[in-house]
Amino acid sequence: MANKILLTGFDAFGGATLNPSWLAVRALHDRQILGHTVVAAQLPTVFDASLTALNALLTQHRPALVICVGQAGGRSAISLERVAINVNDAPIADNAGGQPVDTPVKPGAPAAYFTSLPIKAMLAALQADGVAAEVSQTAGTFVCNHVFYGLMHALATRRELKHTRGGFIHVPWLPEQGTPGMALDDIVRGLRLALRCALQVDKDAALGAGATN
Ligand code: PCA
Repeated sequence: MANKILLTGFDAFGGATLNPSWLAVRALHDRQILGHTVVAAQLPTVFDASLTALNALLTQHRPALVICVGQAGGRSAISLERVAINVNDAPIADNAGGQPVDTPVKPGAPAAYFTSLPIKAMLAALQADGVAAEVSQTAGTFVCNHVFYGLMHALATRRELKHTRGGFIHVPWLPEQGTPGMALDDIVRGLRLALRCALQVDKDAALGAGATN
């Protein structure tokens, strides 16, 4: 049970034939990182069904760390997401034809949750290794934000997950999908560095005087 890392990616959506988030997390399945075993799983790019699947995986694996990964076409760097918001506002239909507009992910729950990953330390670790990375202030309002919010809500409210940390990372297109693109090897290397860093660093130093972006 203990010492697992859950790493999720999504299936292809919006007419694409692949999703780099799934190809990248699949490449890390079963790897050992600092005494933890990576379990990679695919989530459907579907509102609600994605969260049902994620919650079942959390119950099954009780991971120490969870990172959900999705594709963000048009971004040139690995995006370490800071905040999940309690809204679904789909610009396109999901893979089941659903397109919720201005509905809550969880009715009555907080407006937002912050990641519990040390994103500034992760940013430094990726950049030190030459991987293009950035902190992102929005995961959008489509299925990725939905999953990020649902993950953080589960970690905040499910007692057995009290010690589990988690967050969300967006990755660019592969070069064959469009520009800007990032090679799959670099995405995989970036995710591995991000996982190592998240296991080594509990929290970023508190924001306050002297904190920089
Ligand atoms: N990216 C979409 C959903 C699935 C994915 O890989 C998003 O950014 O919401």
